[in-house]
Amino acid sequence: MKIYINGKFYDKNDAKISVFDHGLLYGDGVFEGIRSYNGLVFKLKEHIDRLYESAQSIMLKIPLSKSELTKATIATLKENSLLDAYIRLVVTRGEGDLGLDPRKCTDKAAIIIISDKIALYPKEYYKAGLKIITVPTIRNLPEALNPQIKSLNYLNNILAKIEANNAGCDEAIMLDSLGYVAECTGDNIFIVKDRHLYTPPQCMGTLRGITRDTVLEIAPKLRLDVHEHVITRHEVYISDECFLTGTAAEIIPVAMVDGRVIGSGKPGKITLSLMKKFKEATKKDGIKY
Ligand code: PXG
Repeated sequence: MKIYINGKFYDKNDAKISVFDHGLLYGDGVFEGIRSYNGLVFKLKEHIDRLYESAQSIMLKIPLSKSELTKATIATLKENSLLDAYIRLVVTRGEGDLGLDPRKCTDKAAIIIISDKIALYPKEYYKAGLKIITVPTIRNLPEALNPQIKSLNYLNNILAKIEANNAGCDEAIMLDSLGYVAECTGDNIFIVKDRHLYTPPQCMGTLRGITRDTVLEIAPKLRLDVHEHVITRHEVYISDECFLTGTAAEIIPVAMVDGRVIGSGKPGKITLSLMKKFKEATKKDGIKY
């Protein structure tokens, strides 16, 4: 595997950055997770745009233009001869000293591109549905570290993941500070009730996921009414169907939430139709390499 770091390719074992990099010392940096399907990078522009928005928000200057970074991403995919890949773009604040002052980071930001495979959840859950629970750790407040920033500091979500894992689950529902459903640790959440599709709005503690946006684009084609609306746990429990969306997870059905069986306890018809339409979208909506 070849990893891109600041303009050069390195073998996996030689791909290293400094222990003084503020991405490591403080989680000071931003990232994106992107997928390619059969030689097409899905929603690459949207991912690159979101990376630059995250960087803008934390005042991190990415030393490449958007088109240069797009070219570097494609070059990394070609270098690895991968047609179906998971691509991680990581931009750190770069090397500094042991203080957190970013002005001491004299070196320019480190850009790392890794392309590999990813399987977030075991395959069988795509057929059987996931069992998830609501965890005590709430999603970051937008006034603190806004969930729209895909920063290298994912401890908030990692804590939620640990709580889910401790309860024997692979995924967690995180609530916002008002107690409404925000999202999961690396996925957005949707419910279906009477052919209406609901997902939490992005304003509280919910990342505006690119897979989420894709589902919102596809849903009207299935004649579903779409609502970006606050959701309570009760509404999840009484929903007909529930599923999660994310670049790594794609669309995954949920069978049980906090011990309540959702709908029939099997992936619902609408979830399955959306999964099919999503798969079709990945075959045509992408940048070729
Ligand atoms: N919410 C959060 C908190 C995320 O981190 C999503 C929703 C889905 O967004 P997209 O744009 O991917 O549809 C994410 C994305 C991982 C992993 O290893 C998670 C993400 C990305 C890459 C890897 O769990 N999160």
